[in-house]
Amino acid sequence: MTILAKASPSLALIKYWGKIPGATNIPATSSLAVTLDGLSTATRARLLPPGSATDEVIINGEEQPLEAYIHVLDRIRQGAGRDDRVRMESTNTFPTSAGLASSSSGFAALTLAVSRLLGADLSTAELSSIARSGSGSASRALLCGFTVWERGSTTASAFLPATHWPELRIVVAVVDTGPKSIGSRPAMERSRTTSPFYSAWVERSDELFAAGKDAVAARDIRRLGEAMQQSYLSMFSTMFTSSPPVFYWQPTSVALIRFCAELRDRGIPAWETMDAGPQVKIVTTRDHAQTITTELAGRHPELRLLVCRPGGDPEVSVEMESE
Ligand code: 2P0
Repeated sequence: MTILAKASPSLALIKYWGKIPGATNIPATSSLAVTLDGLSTATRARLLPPGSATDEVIINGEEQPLEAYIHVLDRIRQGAGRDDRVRMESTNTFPTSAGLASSSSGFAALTLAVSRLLGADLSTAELSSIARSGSGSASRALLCGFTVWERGSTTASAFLPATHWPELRIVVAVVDTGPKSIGSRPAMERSRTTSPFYSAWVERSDELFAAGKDAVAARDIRRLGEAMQQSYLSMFSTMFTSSPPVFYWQPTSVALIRFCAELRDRGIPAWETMDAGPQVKIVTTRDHAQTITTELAGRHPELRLLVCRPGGDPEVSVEMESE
């Protein structure tokens, strides 16, 4: 028997950047996110024969070192009261390690697949907490629609369902699919330990989190966009002022930031955000997504464009092997 689980990436509108020291992926800032329908990680999990010494993790066809996964797998085994070794194979429908939150959907899908395989009877909060111990943003990807993950918390929780704002659209402009220059984990630790702006970022984050939640609740894209902008630019200010500095932006990223400002000057809601990579995600509404993608494709024909909606309900199913 194989379990297939699918989960979608979590895009932070208000960012998580920095951990509380001494704990496993406990955030120093509260984040507000939307799970992206249309992109997903699919993970198949099956039991290895009894007596197998180690687990096996394969991502996009490549076997991975177990170090990053063993803690999550051990927590699920503990929850299930079983000691089986498992084999997992994951594939993404979008570029891995390029600032598209593949670790969020990856750890969420893995947690769902293995917990079902081992028959672990875990609540959504427990699953979110386990996924978080693999990668912080995976705590949010375990849930669909609009999610929150509060400073100091071990689990994310649902904020509002996708149906609350079905007209919202996220245009993802893939600027570069190569692996990033530095992983988000060491980059956020470098921000925490070396940026003189880090404490200001953490202090400001509660206010931006509250503003983002109010704006989503009111479906007010301008207010959401303004809070988003302050959040991602404040986050990047801690990266730019780290020693040595962390630069994920590329010339095309900057061109797209300016393109969004130009669209807003023309009355089109186009609010960009960026994560640990050069990709630019543009938050807009259904009525404007087509104009934005058409103009973007005209100016930057080399870009891959993806249009997503809020959603991303995780799916788990059983695949029986044929005889
Ligand atoms: C976020 N990012 O809120 C922020 C914004 C990137 C920028 O969460 O160390 O892979 O595994 O907890 O979740 C990316 O970092 O970091 C991330 P770990 P993660 O989505």
